[in-house]
Amino acid sequence: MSVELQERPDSKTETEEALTDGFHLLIDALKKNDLNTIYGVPGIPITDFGRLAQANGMRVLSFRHEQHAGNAAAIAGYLTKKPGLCLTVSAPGFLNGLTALSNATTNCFPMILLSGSSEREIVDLQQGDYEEMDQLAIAKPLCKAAFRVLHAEDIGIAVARAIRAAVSGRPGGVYLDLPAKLFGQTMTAAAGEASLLKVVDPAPAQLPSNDSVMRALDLLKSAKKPLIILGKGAAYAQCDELVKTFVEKSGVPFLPMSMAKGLLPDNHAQSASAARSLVLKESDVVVMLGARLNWLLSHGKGKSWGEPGSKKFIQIDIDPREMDSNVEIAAPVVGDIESCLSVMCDQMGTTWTTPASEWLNAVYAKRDGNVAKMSQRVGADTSPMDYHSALGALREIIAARPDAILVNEGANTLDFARSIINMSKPRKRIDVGTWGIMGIGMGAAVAAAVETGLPVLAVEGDSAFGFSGMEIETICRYNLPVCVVVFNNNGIYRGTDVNPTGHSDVAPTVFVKDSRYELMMQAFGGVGVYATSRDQLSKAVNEAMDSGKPTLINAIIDENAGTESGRIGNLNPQSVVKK
Ligand code: ADP
Ligand code: TZD
Ligand code: MG
Repeated sequence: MSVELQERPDSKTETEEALTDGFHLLIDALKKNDLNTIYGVPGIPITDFGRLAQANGMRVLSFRHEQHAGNAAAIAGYLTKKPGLCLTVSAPGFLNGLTALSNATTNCFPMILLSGSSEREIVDLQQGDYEEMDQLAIAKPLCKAAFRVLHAEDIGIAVARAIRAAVSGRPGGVYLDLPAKLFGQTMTAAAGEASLLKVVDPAPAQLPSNDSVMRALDLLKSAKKPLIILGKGAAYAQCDELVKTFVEKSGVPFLPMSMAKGLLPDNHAQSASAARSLVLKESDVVVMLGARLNWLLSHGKGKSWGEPGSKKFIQIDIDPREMDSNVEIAAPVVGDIESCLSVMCDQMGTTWTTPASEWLNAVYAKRDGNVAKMSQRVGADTSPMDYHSALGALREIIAARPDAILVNEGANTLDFARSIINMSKPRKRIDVGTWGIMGIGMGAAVAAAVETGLPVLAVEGDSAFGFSGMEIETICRYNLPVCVVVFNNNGIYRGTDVNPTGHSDVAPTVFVKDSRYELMMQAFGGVGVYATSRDQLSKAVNEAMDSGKPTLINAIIDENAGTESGRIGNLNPQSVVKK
């Protein structure tokens, strides 16, 4: 890189006015709004933009594939409430990043995908430009908002619109289309500076109406068997004390959705995690707090929810359109969670009557029984390791290191880890989210380490790991405190399927047996460990977490131990023709 790049194009002569250009305006616009980290992959036309951003004090983290840079940006957004930034080249780089943008939008994580694009005139006449694609049109249906910036003087406004669109209301992904020509456009530095803005109050409080709050509290008061479901929207809102006050004041048992685990500790007296089936079935009034009644909750109906008509829902959410999306919401409370809960807690006063002890006793007795059963299984030191014994070791480590961030993906590896590993602090668990998507692992691990500086433990199915595995080079390059544990059961769900034809191709779910994933980490200078026992696994993870050195532990798991699709095997269509 040439040194001139570090200088602004404003080295004016006596007669000339100082100039700025599209590159610098974009950097200045982002920095002015405290967006100082970019996750991306360089190339035409954004290579110099990345260099200049770094030269001007931004943190620019390059990945090996845009999808993982995008997943990192999304998780940065989730953890910080500021839009994470992902930077890509045109057409193919843009498309690689688009999966992450779409996933972020689905999960309500704020991020901005900034992609370079080809010349409008050529794209629109479809004359075959380098990496030609009408990116704006393609992005639009897959994100919350999409904008194109054609003139350097509009960069400030475009960045402001992108930030607001990403974080206000229901958060989501925003696309900014940046044609190559934009970067080289110049204007006077003074006019450039005047064109930039710092967004005032990007996610304004949205207060609920009093009527909606009173309706919700009346319904909650009338409940005999109430339940609170905490979702990742409540974790995102970062009003942890208020959530605690509301739950404790109400005295209602709570069930955390996967990424809301730890918002209140899993060992909290009111936790109903280990009595999930019972509380879903038996409850009469359910408070949804930043959680949606989507497939993860069987859409709020069906067998798992007990008798039809046996439930009434209170839903607290920033998006009014979420109400009645699957079942009737008797008491919608629309607003941001912090505003809603502060009004609700005020209105509950100091004399709120907690639920009848009959309900609480039934829930907690069931929970305690299930917890005791689980403790026995995770205490076992099996050989080979199964999910329970390996996760039992990791559970102890996370209990002893409550600040560590757990990243988790896979099928069995995900489902068992979710129920076995207790979380005790908010926003410490990052996983496959609303889509159940594989491939978030290494991107999420990078962002978690970069944004928080805390140690990260990524618990990965061997298939799940493969989707983003090359990013361990990124982890080594930036020397991030990430410990990856690959649950190696030789395949997807199990390693035991056979090809019924006798052909030498293995079954579609099976991988190379006994793959040495730990050698991949060694290839990039990290620590690689092969672990066949619980003790070896514990020792290696503890060492990694103490040293902060990039580490990959290949944990050998009984290839018979898993089940098809983990806990969601029921979603698989089955052929009725047995051949
Ligand atoms: P989970 O997967 O944990 O059930 P979802 O992603 O389905 O959670 O739901 C999160 C919900 O939280 C979304 O409906 C979203 O609109 C809402 N939400 C996000 N941020 C806020 C906020 N600050 N205040 C209120 N609701 C929010
Ligand atoms: N592709 C994407 C992007 N997301 C997906 N969810 C899938 C494919 C399908 N899929 C799952 O839902 S889980 C999974 C796949 C491929 C991998 C499960 O295998 P694993 O975990 O090795 O990660 P276990 O422990 O062997 O079950
Ligand atoms: Mg596997």
